[in-house]
Formats: sequence, structure tokens, C-alpha cells
Amino acid sequence: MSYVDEVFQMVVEKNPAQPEFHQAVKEVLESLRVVIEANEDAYRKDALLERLVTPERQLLFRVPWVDDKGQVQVNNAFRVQFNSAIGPYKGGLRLHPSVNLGIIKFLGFEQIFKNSLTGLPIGGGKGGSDFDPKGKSDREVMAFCQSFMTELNKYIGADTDVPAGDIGTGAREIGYMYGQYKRIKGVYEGVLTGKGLSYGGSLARTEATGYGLLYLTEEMLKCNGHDLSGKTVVISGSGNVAIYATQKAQQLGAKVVTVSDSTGWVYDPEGIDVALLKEVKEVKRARLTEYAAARPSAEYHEGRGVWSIKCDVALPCATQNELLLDDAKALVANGCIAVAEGANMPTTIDATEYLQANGVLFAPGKAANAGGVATSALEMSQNSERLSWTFEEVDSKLKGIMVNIFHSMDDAAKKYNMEGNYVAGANIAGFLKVADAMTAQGIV
Ligand code: NDP
Ligand code: 2IT
Repeated sequence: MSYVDEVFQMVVEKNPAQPEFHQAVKEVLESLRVVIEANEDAYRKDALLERLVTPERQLLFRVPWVDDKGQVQVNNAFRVQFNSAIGPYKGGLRLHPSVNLGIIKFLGFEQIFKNSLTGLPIGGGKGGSDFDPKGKSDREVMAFCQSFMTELNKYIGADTDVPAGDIGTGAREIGYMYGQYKRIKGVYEGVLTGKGLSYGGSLARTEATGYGLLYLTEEMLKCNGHDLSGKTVVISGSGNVAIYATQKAQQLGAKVVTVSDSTGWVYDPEGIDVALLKEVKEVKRARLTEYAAARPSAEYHEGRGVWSIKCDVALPCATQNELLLDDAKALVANGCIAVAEGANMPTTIDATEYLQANGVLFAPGKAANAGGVATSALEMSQNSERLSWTFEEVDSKLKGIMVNIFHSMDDAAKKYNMEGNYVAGANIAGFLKVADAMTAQGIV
């Protein structure tokens, strides 16, 4: 059996009931096959792949907190410190009822290669909890965040592990967590990113993932003879990534006609009104029905359906496995030319393969959504030098990083005779730097 197949089989056996983790590992290992086979003896002797797929450390802990009725609640929490070969662990904290160890491991594994692709010195990690901030009062969210940080603070630090936001963790949650860290540790350091601007946050971090997604998409289209301007775009999700992806797409001359949330979706043929969307989602924390109620041109539909709308470009920005094979078929049938993942692993493997086989340009999340973590690393730099850069400075660095990421994955795909296969290109380019650092640092 080949080394790649052996390691994948080991992952499935040793990590039962973690399908998302298996899926993420399979996608990466499959596209590394050509690189691994060329160096098989050396990698096998060093157990390089076994070490790559095994987290350096996994922390599991309980989070007790008191709700508004005086009842004690208990949540499960996780921090997976996956790989520190190229820098301190870096990656977000997801707060969503679906969170379990397998989901955090898939996200942490993806983060290793994503962070490598940014070209910045950050290792891979991820964390979170099955706590659901939705429908909770601010006091309940604070109680959870303080209890969560009372345990997590032991394992993180500005030079060791720097968490950030993800689904369910936005500015409010980061603020409460930062306050508790500072109170316990008594140090004012850049231990979290995505902080508020009044206490060490970076300008443009809020916008970074969505803006970065569009910078990469624009470069991918340009290098393949297309122009984003004038294109119709469908977007899923209506959270941090989706909102700023919509805003930047519009600034670049495209028309965004859909957004969605976990209960339904909106089709707005006149183009999404970003100011209204922000009011509904960021301020009121309400459902998309409120968007539709305030906007005569918009239709609201229950369930899922954004991929059924005719478009040129599709940007999944909600969650994993939200773009399935039938959705890919609908996109191809409707003439879609490009898909770029704002979310982590939103496209299933069979859907990805179908899109690629039908000539759709496909940018994987670990490249396309890397602008968020890249700007987090810029926030770390600003915290270290105790300075704040202007919005324009951060935004122009972000743009440069996204254009570089596109060319890194494009070049790697060409070098290994898979021109246009950006999944393979991103995995290979991300892997080579980490593998080199792991080899240089010996058996650790
Ligand atoms: P938010 O919590 O701000 O928004 C998430 C959006 O996705 C909401 O509209 C939410 O709907 C929807 N959603 C979440 N879970 C589901 C589900 N199971 N089914 C259907 N819809 C769902 O998160 P972000 O925008 O920050 O994150 C979105 C994606 O982008 C995630 O995959 C995340 O890992 C990834 N990402 C985020 C980065 C960041 O900087 N924030 C960086 C890189 C990637 P509802 O409001 O109804 O829950
Ligand atoms: O998936 C991701 O890259 C994030 N949620 C952002 C991580 C970060 O450290 O900014």
C-alpha cells in the first residue's frame, strides 16, 4: 500500500466518528500524492505524514456557567494545537452547537496549510465549544466567555497560541475573553486577534476574510481572462465573511443577489443592500426574514437554495459541506465560471471534483479565505511593535498577500503538471514549507 493510503487508513482507524476530519485529511493527502511519492523513503523514515495528521496537543475541558434563571449550564470546549513548525498556533474559536472534537480537528488541520500559504510565521490550531450564543443575553454570553477563558488561559499566550474569531465568535465574544485573560494573567498582550480597535485590534481585520476572498477571486478571474466587474455573484451565509464579501464584490463592480442563514435564504435581484444586511445581522442579530420584510425587491425562501440561482461566480461563506454534488450540477448547468470558498470546506469532495471536471475555476478555502488569519498575523505584528497601522496600509498588505497566495497555488499546480488545479496547488504549496520546517527541526 502506498504511504499516503497507509496514513489515511491510520487516520480513519485512530479517529473514529470524525467524518469531517477524515474528509479534510483525504483531500490534502490525495493532492500531495505526487510530492510524497517523490520523497517517499525520507518522509516515511521520519514518519512525517503521521506527525502531520496527529495534533501536537488536544485540550478538552468543561465550561460551567450560570444562565439568567440561575441554572448552571455545562458546555464542552476544545483547543487543538495542531502544528507549530512555522510559528505559534493560530486559528479561531468556533461557538456553535454542532462543535465536537472532529470538527475542531478538521478546522485545525486546514489551518496548518492555510497559515503556511499566507507566507507569515503562524502555525495551525483551532478551538471552540458547543455553546450557542444565539438567543443568549449579553450577560450569559459574558458568563460563558469568562468561564471558557478561565481554563483556556493556561494554554495560550502571545508567543505560544493566539486564538481569534470564527462562527459565533465575533467582536463581543473576543472582548469578554480578552478582559478575562488580562484579569487572570495580569498582562496586556496580543493573545487574541480580532480585538476591538480601542484595545489593540487592527483596522481591516473585521473586513479581512471577505475582502481577501474577493481579492483572490479577482486575481483568479483576471489570470484566466475574465473580469469580476459586471458579474452576477451568489453568496451563502450572512455572517462576518458573507457580509464583507458582499461589500467588496459590489465595490469591484459585481452584483450579489443572494445571502442565507441557517433557516433560509434571500434572493434580491436588484443586489443585496449591505447597509440593511449589517443592520439586521450585526446590530439586531435577527433573521433574514427581517431583511426581506424591509426590502421590496427581495424574496425570502425557507431552507437552502442559493446555488439554484443563475450566476457567474459562487462564494460559499457559511459552513462546511453546504455545497453538494447536486448544487455543483446546478451551478454548472447555469453557466457558473468560478467558485471560491469563503467558508472552511464548504464544498464536498464529489462536488469539487464535478466543478473542476466541468471547467469551473475553483479556489479552495485554505487559500481563498486566508485573508482573515493573514490580517490576524498583521494584528500580532502591530501588537508586538505597539503601533497601529492605517486601514489603507493593512488593506494593501492584505491584497498583496491574497495575490501572492493565488500565484503560489497556481505556480505549484503548474510545477507538478496539474495546471489550473488550485486544490492541489494550495495543498502542495502549503505543505512544502511546513514539511521543510518539520524536517529541519528533527523528530519533535
Ligand atoms: P458567523 O458566525 O459570522 O456567520 C456564519 C453564517 O453562516 C451565519 O449566516 C450562519 O447562519 C451561517 N451558518 C452557520 N452554521 C450554519 C449551518 N450549520 N447551516 C447553515 N448556515 C449556517 O461566522 P463567519 O462568517 O465568521 O464564518 C463563516 C465561515 O467562514 C466558517 O466556515 C468559518 O470557519 C469561515 N472563516 C471565517 C473566518 C473569519 O475571519 N471569521 C476566516 C476564515 C474562514 P445563522 O446566523 O442562522 O447561524
Ligand atoms: O478559519 C480561519 O482562518 C479563522 N477563523 C480566522 C483565524 C484567525 O486566527 O484569524
